[in-house]
Amino acid sequence: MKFDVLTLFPEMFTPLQESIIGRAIKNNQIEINLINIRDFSKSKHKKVDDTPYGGGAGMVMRPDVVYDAYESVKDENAKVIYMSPKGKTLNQEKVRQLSQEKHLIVLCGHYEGIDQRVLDEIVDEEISIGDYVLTGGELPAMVLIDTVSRYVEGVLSEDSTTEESFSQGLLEYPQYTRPEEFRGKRVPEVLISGHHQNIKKWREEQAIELTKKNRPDLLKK
Ligand code: 4H3
Repeated sequence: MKFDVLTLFPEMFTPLQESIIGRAIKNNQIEINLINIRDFSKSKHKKVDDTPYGGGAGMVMRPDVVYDAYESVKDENAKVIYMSPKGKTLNQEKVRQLSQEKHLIVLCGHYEGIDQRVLDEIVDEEISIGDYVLTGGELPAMVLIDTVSRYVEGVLSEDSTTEESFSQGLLEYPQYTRPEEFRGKRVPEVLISGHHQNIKKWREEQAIELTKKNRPDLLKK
């Protein structure tokens, strides 16, 4: 899977070199290509933004510069995603769908956003990672890349994604490891019993209780 990221701040993406995503890049399971939108400015001072028509605070990214950056990676078969608090909220189902794509182009805005005309011209989907505003689309783009990459063949073991939170419509059961006793608290006996049917039942009950407590909205579906 290839991700092309259009951004004014490509250096913000260095955390993706670490851990599981870093390994997936090294193993050629995913490719992350960072395109600096500023490289496509034609002005003497590499200007990329201007004041909003109609007035108001801040600066708006120019449509021509963003379009030229897009053209440098343009692909009829790619899906273009704009990270925005105005988009549809991302969830695990959407993540799974996106992981089936071969090529995603992720557009990151900064400042007050991007001129609507270029968004109308190139964007297929506007996606939000939650109901809050950030200074730019870069952190949301990293969230999207991380979560979608987990479903790319070979990045994780298959088991890792089948029992985790949201995969069955519930939050995940609690996990325990050694030591058997920690600060007076023992690992639940059922997990040590080796009785697989009881373990399965206990985990299901725990998942339901936790979902009731923290995310009752998930149970209503
Ligand atoms: C996405 C982007 C929040 C999200 C974002 C989210 C700033 C987009 C600016 C940048 C525009 C204003 N904030 N919830 N911020 O996914 O360029 O919307």
